[in-house]
Amino acid sequence: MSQEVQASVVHTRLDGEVLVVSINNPPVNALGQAVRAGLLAAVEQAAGDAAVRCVLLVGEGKAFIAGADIREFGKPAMPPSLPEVCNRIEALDKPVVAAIHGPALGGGLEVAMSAHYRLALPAAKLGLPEVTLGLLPGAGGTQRAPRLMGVKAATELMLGGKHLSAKAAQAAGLVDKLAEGQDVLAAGLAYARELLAQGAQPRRTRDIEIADKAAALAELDALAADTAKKSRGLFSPAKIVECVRAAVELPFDEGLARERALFTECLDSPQRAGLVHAFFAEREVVKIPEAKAAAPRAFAKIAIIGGGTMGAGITVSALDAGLPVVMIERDAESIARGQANVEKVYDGLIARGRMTAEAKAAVMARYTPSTSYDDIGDVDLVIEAVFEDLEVKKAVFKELDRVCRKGAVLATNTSYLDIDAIAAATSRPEDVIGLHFFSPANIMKLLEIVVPAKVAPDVVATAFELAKKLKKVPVRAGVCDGFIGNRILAIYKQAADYIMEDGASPYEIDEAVRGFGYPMGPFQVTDLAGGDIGWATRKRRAATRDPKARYVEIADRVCEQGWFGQKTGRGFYLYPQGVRVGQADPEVLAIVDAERAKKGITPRKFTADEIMRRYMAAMVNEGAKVVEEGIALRPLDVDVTFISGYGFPRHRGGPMKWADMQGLEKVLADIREFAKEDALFWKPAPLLEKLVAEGKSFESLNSL
Ligand code: 3H9
Repeated sequence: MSQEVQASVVHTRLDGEVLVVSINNPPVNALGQAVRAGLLAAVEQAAGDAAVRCVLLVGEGKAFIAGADIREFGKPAMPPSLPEVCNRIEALDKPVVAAIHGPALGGGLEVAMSAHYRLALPAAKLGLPEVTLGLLPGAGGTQRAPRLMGVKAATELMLGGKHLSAKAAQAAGLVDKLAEGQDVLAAGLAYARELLAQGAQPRRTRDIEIADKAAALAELDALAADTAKKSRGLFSPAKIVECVRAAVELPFDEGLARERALFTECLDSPQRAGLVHAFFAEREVVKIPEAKAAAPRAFAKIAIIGGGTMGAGITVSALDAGLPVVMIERDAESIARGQANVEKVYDGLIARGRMTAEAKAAVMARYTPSTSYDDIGDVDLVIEAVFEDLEVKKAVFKELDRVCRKGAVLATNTSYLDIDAIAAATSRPEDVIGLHFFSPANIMKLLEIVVPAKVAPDVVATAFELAKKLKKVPVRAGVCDGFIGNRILAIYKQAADYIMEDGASPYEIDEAVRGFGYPMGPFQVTDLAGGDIGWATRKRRAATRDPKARYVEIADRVCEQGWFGQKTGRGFYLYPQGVRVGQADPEVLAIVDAERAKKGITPRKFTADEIMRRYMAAMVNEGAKVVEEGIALRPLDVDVTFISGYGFPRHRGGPMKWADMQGLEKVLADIREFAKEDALFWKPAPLLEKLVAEGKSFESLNSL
């Protein structure tokens, strides 16, 4: 790296006796190689210049330092290392002050903890979120944070990955002083001068003794036990506890060495690769062609048509985002029910002590119930969430076309209907778009933004802006039955049904899927959502189903008994007295046996690994088709859909990343092997075949 580059990301300037070292590496001052080298050079400059009596570290732009440069992970290490930089800062024989006015995260906080004094402004955010990337703080954070904050608080900060406000950080012992305002340079200089006037000396975190080691070790034992229970196969949380144990038991330098070894293990783990992929994929999904082509339309007031589960959930989501909402229902009784559905959510929060009655009243003041479409003539954006029937929806859109102002965005929350047909019911298809929320809409992060043929680019950009306002994770999807998520779900659910009919019980399949990292297996999900929903979809698809396609009737038999899952007390599982964790049901197993016998199938054994190979191969193959057809823009859009909306284990990066990590040739070989049993279902996606033939990965398609 050239001197100029280093100089351009880290500037030094002498202000009286204070050497101001400012980091300027947009967008977030990540600690790439040039910043590390620049910091090291700045410390050497301070050491060698007798005119310097104190060093002030500040970040330019919005952040202090957001951590190591995540883009460098997985690439060859380039000196100087961050631990080396931190140790050099701490060792300086002149006081070093870190002035923090924005995010000081991960390696950023590690730099600050290596400084001798820390000042925070109101917008500061301090944290060690490495665990969210499958890592642990690897530049002394696991050794310094316990010395500053105490063992329990530091370990909890690292395990939780959450950020602390300036005030909370001061209370925790991470920050020495708070300053008001936004001028970090002025506040930092004032603090540095105050320290010099007091004759302050370097004060090294490494020299702090951890008090009461026996008590600290007992706390760590409890945290280790809790972590083992909660971390569901995650690799780095237990290593974090191990590092802190080293901080208590070993001299500082040996603790650092232990941290380094465990950090490297985490860095090399597939979980780190999966989690870092998820981090960037969630930021890439918003980069869509329409956002480059057009600016979003303004929206200040919105309307929701329908007050059922979805309509009420979307209403709560919009109210929570501070938007005024008009809810339309067809009659007085329905709108009263709609309002009750909304209030129920807030009353639940009040009951749990998470909201006050006054706060609810303030939110509900922005809610207007109505039974007349004429009340929404002035809104900027409408989301229709009525009964899932094309004719009903078309009628609603005709009404919207009649009453809405020119330029209002008209969105439908359909989960599978043809949005082009809905748009055609209006005189303004360019304003019509799909916004597919997931239930419960006020909680689930995923929002599929479904782009019909005639929609204007600025309407697509507006939908992405709305997603941001509602704090959702938006994914751009094309029009097809099920869009990205439900289309792929239908296929891997089918694979699960085949495995069940061929020999595995629904309970074995669920267990294998949970073992992979999902919170629930597919049959548990069916029971939670209501078996009748899938049953209705299967009936709808019956007419268009290929008569040659294999069809498993087990779920239909279960539904015919009226066993729709949790809400009816039994489904694939039994739920005696409303318990939520179901129990295996011998009568369901008898249905499975009877169906196998009817088709002349001799059941065979499946290991968890065999179950997952099929389950994942089906998911990846359909994912490849969805990308090839342009329903998803890139493989990473499929990954984000499944992580945010379908419980896919984040540490595996999403189905397409998982496939890349397995090796696409291995996945394709599996599909070809399964095709020997059922060539129609296991037809390899041409895109998958092409990538394998060219020796490429899904990742190669991720940049637009
Ligand atoms: C670590 O520090 C390990 C050390 O312990 C040990 C080392 C030895 N690197 O989120 P935004 C990009 S691990 C590279 O949209 P916001 C991001 O991709 C690290 N790039 O903004 C995006 O790029 P683009 C521990 C990064 O205002 C742009 O910056 N640190 C990094 O909503 C804007 O990001 C963390 O885990 C990075 N570290 O939120 C903190 N961070 O514009 C991770 C961001 O091309 N970062 N980018 O899409 C965050 O939590 C948020 O980005 C932050 C800003 C709160 C800082």
